[in-house]
Amino acid sequence: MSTNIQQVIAAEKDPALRVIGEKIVNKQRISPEDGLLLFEKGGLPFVGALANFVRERLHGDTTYFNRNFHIEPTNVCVFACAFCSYSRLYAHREEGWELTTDQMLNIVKSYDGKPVTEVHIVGGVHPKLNLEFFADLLRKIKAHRPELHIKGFTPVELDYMFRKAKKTAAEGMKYLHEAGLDSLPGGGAEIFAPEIREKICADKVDANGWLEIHEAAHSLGMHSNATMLYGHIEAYQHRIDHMERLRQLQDKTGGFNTFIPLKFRNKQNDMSDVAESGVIEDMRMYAIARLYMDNFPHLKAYWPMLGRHNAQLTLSFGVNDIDGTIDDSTKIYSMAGSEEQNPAMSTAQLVTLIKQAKRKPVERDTLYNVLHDYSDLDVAQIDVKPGLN
Ligand code: V47
Ligand code: SF4
Repeated sequence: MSTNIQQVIAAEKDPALRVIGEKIVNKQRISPEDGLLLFEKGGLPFVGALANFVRERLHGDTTYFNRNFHIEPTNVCVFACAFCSYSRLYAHREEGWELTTDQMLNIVKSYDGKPVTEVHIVGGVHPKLNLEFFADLLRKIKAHRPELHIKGFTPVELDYMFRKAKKTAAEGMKYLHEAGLDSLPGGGAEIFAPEIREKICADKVDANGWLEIHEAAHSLGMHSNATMLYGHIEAYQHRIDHMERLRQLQDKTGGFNTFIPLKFRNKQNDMSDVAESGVIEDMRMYAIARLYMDNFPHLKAYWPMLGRHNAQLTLSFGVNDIDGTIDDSTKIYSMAGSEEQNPAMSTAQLVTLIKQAKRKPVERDTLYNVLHDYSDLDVAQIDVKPGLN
């Protein structure tokens, strides 16, 4: 798949972009100014070829996926983020859902005997569901299926429950980790810059609070992911500021696994007047993220939000992970207008999607331990091979 990267750099007309290209080839870190220039002037063929070069230097053709499902405990939320299509304010809670501990345990039990390795738990911030409620849920899930990795809760949920329980970030994280929480997903980050945050998600945890909670998790040896909600009212400089803050924390802790740019979807929310980004801009976003986030081992395209075809395309623009089977267990993106209205892919479909892009499909666990390499499997055989769906 590899292009001659020196030819691509030499063919670039802008000398400043050529200098950035050379830095990347020589494994030198690019500066915030470089990142901004890539966003402002870097054409997709240029940033895409560089991102693909970096991706192949890091991972070759390996493309990871996992087998997972989500639990969304509630969509009742004390916050009212303008981009959120999914939440219902507490005052309108009869329009939303709240799962009991038993209902959530039953979801976990419905996967008994199935080869899932991860449950992803994330939801709205319900004023009545507190730290003790979630610690109890975690203990019960672990008692039922100890080897199932629990990746759960964003700093938005955690900050609220820790403050109510009068615990610091360090105390609260330790408490949940001991109850069974294994790692943190990347949500709630949105865009860190206060002037944008104020307009799209004013009251919830700010950048420092988000970063403090991830740092507390990393200090306990836990790993986590980081997201960025892009393609709405932010400017390129805000994307760079966001990625720079994450890159700095990663230099300090090394605890992040994956960076996940999340494309803003505009259906059924208070930002429906904001147009969605086009596919060229989406691919440029992924490519520049791969170039900027030089200390993040992985770059993920979350297919339920991007749609499976565009997710497949990202595999040529720096992405080496497309998340998991999901099993139609999340509503966040279908409610926001994603083309994936019932997100579920079988292992066979994920393997096929990766193979069609001429990449090597590898099933991983949450921490990127390799579980199964599917590269030698004939796609034509996949659907009939037992145990793969
Ligand atoms: O923080 C909400 C985003 C996030 C919209 O860590 C929206 O592996 C686009 O973080 N358009 C939650 N995005 C989901 C999340 C996530 C998902 C999958 C994997 C991982 C991981 C993390 O969803 C929120 C917010 O940024 N979101 N509404 C919307 N209209
Ligand atoms: Fe609540 Fe999260 Fe939706 Fe914001 S994005 S309203 S915090 S559920």
